[in-house]
Amino acid sequence: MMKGWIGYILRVNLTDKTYKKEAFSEEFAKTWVGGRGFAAKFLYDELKPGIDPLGPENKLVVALGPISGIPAPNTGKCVVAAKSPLTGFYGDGNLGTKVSDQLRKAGYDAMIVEGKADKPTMLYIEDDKVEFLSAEEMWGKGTYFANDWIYGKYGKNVGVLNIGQGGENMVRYAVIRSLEGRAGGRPGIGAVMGSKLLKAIVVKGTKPIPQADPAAMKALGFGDLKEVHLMDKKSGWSIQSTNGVLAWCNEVAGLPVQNCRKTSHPDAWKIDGERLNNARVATYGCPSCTMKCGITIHDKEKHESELDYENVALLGSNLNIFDLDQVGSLNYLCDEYGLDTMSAGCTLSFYADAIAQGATTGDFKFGDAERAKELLGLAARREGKVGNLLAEGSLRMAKEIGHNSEAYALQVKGLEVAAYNCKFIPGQALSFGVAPIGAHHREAWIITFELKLSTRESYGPEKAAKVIELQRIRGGMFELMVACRFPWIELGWKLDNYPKYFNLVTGLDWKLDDMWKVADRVYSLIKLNYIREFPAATRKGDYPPAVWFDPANADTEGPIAGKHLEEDKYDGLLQHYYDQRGYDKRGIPTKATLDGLGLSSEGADAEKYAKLT
Ligand code: PTT
Ligand code: SF4
Repeated sequence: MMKGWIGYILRVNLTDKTYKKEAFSEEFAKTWVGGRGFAAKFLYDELKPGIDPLGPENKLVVALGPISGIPAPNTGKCVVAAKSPLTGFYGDGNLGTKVSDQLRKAGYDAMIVEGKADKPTMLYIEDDKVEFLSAEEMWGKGTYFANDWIYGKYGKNVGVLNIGQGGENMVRYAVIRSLEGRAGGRPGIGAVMGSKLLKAIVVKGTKPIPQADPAAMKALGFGDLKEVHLMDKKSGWSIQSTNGVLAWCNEVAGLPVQNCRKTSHPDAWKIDGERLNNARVATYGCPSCTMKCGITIHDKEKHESELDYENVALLGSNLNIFDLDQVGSLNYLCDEYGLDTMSAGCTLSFYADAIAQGATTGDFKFGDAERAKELLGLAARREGKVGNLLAEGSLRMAKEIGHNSEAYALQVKGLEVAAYNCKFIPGQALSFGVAPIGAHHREAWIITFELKLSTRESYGPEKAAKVIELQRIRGGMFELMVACRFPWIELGWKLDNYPKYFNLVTGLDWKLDDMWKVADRVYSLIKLNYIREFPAATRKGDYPPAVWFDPANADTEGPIAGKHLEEDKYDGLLQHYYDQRGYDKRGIPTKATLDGLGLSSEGADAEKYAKLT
């Protein structure tokens, strides 16, 4: 019997209300490991290119890893994936939820949801049983109502994934929320749930997870959980958690301000980590975590929401809103409607900018928090012309508005950028450009290396190498094993611990290099998925937002006055990345690269769409 993996996926069809348990082989498990690896492979094999991401042919994948549900540091995470309505190819997200252990205890490493229900539905999974229940009482309501409704019915120990009005109305950047104050699936995975009339998935499991050496894993895992807790307390990281970055970004001219027109602001301190910690009303976290990082605050209406750096910078400074209470309200609304705070923030900042540039007309200005709140509601409900436009995300909106506005839409491949203003940060700009699902800091957060250890000016091969190293760890190993990366990146928890956990549960003898190989395989597969959907895509698809190259957008004062990204140099940096990855000049993995990664048959398939070299 397989160890470490359960060996089964659950396939649910909403159209005909059927479900089945499907076995997968050990070979499959070792080739793809789990989480993002499983999701990318299922979706590559099962979705025909060109399908409508919001149609019934799209599939929702919920995937866990071999250490999900095992007591080890920060394993309470889960990957959600589908063809993205925002980017038009593979998209995923990673969120903290009890689904991480409950689905595995129910007997599955992953689930695939197909088809479309005929009315609002909630899936209830308990071990071998799957029920298709009415979600009509919850439909039209926000995620907080849905959370309470589900808790009221099943208690607080179940795993839950649910959507708000944003997902129901198929806003292209709607996320999935879980009960622990968490949200994930930035590229519109919540909209895919909504398109299927699937309001919520509730999971309860009672079976043991097969492990090769459970006693050794338990002893090591519990000890390590304690150790991580002590390291966190000693470092003080979770006092401000991710929000510690805001003051630093402001200082180094890397903060998104006014749709990335500016890189710092004198009022940034009003929304920084220190202010946030002072306003803290509670601390939330994911299951199996001993360094809980979610700081929540109350706004004036006593709405509670969790603020992380990305949320604060993109709903705050990037909209010129430097009032923590207002940022809290905007964050609360994103959570309630189930909208991605990051794409919502960038889409609003784009709208304010487009009006300021005279590209369109409207009644929204930078700094207008009250109107921003109304606009979020219009977008979530797709109300009127403006609501419908905002619900499409910044790229589609720019195409509609015209007047060269695409140049200042803060996105790559349709996914809005994370909160690092890369006007003069070439390596982080590359990391956004080549992130496999569109601009996401999850894949490679090179900014600290770049500004502390390397030179900011450099476009040299060392930056491409660092991006690849971080992609293998962050977008690779952590998304395959499905564990939170914060113990490693924030506390220095050693990477070597992860193969130890993996080997104790699977009985294999893997090293970090084995993980990197799978990570590279998964990255190449996602690239093939992109190429199948966009065969004419060129290396320009791997460019960051054009506004960062614009000399007219350069800072007029401060540490990077007059500086901006230079296009020919960026292109050279991109070439270093392609060379080191074994990709051709278009950014497509070569035949030799694919063969070396065991992707010959996927390569032969992709060859029908774009000639491989
Ligand atoms: C993640 C993205 C992030 S990343 C943030 S804040 W961050 C935003 N959070 C949102 C939110 O909150 N509400 C909302 N309505 N939309 C939101 N969108 C944004 O979503 C998240 C933490 C954080 S906080 C980060 S960095 C790390 N991300 C991890 C990752 O991606 N992988 C991994 N293995 N470990 C990670 N650990 C950390 O987890 P997406 P979460 Mg989210 C309220 O999902 O799509 O990947 O986008 O996951 O459970 O909330 O934890 O400064
Ligand atoms: Fe979740 Fe934060 Fe803990 Fe990571 S550190 S598992 S994001 S609570």
